[in-house]
Amino acid sequence: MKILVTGFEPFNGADINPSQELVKHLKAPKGTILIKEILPVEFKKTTVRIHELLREHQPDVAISIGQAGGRKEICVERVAINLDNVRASGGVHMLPDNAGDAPVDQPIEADGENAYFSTLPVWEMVKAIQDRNVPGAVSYSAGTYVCNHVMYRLLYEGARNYPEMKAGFIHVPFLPKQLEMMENPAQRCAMLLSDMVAGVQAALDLFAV
Ligand code: PCA
Repeated sequence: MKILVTGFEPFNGADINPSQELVKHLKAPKGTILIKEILPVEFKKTTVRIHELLREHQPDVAISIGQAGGRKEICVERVAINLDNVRASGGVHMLPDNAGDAPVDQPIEADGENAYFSTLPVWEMVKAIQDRNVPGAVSYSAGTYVCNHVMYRLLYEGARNYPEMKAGFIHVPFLPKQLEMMENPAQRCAMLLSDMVAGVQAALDLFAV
């Protein structure tokens, strides 16, 4: 049993990404091999990298993890949509990726489904997180930025080439030290790294054999 987990580099001017810190601390569930990778926050590079990682490792389970600033829980994402868009929902702010790419309302794959559902056991994962006394929830939107893009890539490739693979995405909140820079008070929610590690490890341990 091979499990691929990915985190992300920092983006949007930050010097840390909680997903990168978290991935360092994750341990292989009993009887499994855990492969770790840190992805760039770039639409184009992640497309190539996800393709290469799946081909090279042929994981049974692939879980990508990213930061979702402002969320209070560890969120197990239910669905990825066929849309790259760096424009904030208010319509004003744009957040180009780390390579400066700024797609607006572009389909990810012309021949892909409009959306793919996670093939991970999302409710069991949320329960495992909550059972460790860590806030956890299912989320019905991974956004339209690089995280949704990566989740879509995993599920698009999975549907075509790796039908047995279980794949999906987990979003984690900010770390406490990130809050000092937050201008918007509504975004000042954070989770301790130790809680993040405990919660995500519990979800991962569901795949122990
Ligand atoms: N979060 C971003 C991209 C990288 C990350 O950690 C997102 O939610 O799309």
